[in-house]
Amino acid sequence: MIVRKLSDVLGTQREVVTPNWTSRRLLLEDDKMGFSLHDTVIRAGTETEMEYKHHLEAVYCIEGEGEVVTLSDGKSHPIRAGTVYALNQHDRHLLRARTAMRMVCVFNPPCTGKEVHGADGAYPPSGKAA
Ligand code: 9YT
Repeated sequence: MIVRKLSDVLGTQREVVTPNWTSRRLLLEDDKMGFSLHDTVIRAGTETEMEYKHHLEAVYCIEGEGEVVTLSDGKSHPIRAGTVYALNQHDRHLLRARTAMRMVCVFNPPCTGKEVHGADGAYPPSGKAA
């Protein structure tokens, strides 16, 4: 069994900081769970365009408010604590954080550890296909 606390991850290589978000990666590929699990804080007032071409991601908001816009149709979905969105079609999307938002994110296949978005809004492929 793996038992890990957020405090074990803070300040280590499992904490990835970018201008728009900080991702605390509680479970990664080398934990061999078949998914990765991140506790991610999105900074207030930011807009992040993403398209996880090589991953499926579910994002469960546990704090804060914002919206996610699917860029194929321009549809806006309000996101607040208690709402999950799942990018089951590798959807290109824009996340707007009205306040700071705290998200529990699950990636399949799992992230390996240091991923940040490339110019195309994706993380590079890792491990097996979803
Ligand atoms: C919500 C979202 O996708 N934010 C970008 C960071 C990503 N979820 C991660 O690596 O934790």
